[in-house]
Amino acid sequence: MAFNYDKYLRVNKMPTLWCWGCGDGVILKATIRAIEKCGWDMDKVCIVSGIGCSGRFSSYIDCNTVHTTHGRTVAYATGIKLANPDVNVIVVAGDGDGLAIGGNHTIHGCRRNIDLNFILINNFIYGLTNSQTSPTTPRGMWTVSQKNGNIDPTFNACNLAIGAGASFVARESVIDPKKLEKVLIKGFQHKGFSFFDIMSNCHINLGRKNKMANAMENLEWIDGITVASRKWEALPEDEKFNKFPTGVLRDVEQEEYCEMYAKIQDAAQGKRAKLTQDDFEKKI
Ligand SMILES: Cc1ncc(C[n+]2csc(CCOP(=O)(O)OP(=O)(O)O)c2C)c(N)n1
Repeated sequence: MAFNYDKYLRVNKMPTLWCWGCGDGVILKATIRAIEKCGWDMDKVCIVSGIGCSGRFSSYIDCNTVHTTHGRTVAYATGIKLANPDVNVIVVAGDGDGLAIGGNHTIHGCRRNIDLNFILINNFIYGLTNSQTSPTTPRGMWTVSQKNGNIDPTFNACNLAIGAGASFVARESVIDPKKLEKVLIKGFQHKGFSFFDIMSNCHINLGRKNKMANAMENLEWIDGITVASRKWEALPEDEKFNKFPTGVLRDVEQEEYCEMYAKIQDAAQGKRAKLTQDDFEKKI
């Protein structure tokens, strides 16, 4: 039987504002399927998105949604989660939103290991504002802000998340929606900060000026730069350059921020003994 997406969508908002063939729709559908497979009650799901094409995510799913300011998704989501620990919070941000203007918030969300599901829609460009360089734009690519080619090296978002302390870190792309769904389910079920770097096509704003003017060409390029993590590990060092491993890159149990916060609250309200150093799982 066909999957009933309408049950989860604000159908009155259809069609979406996304361009024809945009990967955002693939991620939206995979997220919906992952939510259903996790058995989450939509009244207990909150989607927090930033500004950008990716920001439209919160307009289309029918649950609690907040379309926040550019770069501030993790700040809003942290407040929402601390006030409502039983709510499953999914953050959606573009690579500009989550790594440039909001990079600092992303780092500290990872560091705190708060139980948020952070979906970075990585289309390698500022999509909504028509092709400015973002932190993940590959070196040498044309952008409207660097018409002779981007001189900055592309950013490895998962390395950042791992370094900052996120307890679940994964990378997939929109090429294989089933794999994407599976990794989302895994991360959604993980307690702690789940960071997903999802590589997606933006053939309109990245592709047209970089010899991948249609969705298929842009997807083929993504296919060429991504390698399953086990295969990636086996590559000689010089071949790892400019290739990104996919799959689950980190999955560890680590003390979660809301749980620590609840302990502190109880201690402050005299509901439990004052916390001692032994009550904290040490990270250093
Ligand atoms: C504080 C602030 N600065 C800049 C903007 C303009 N702006 C809107 S969306 C955007 C970039 C969008 O790129 P990205 O975050 O990568 O998301 P995408 O559109 O590619 O999904 C910018 C710079 C804004 N709305 N607010």
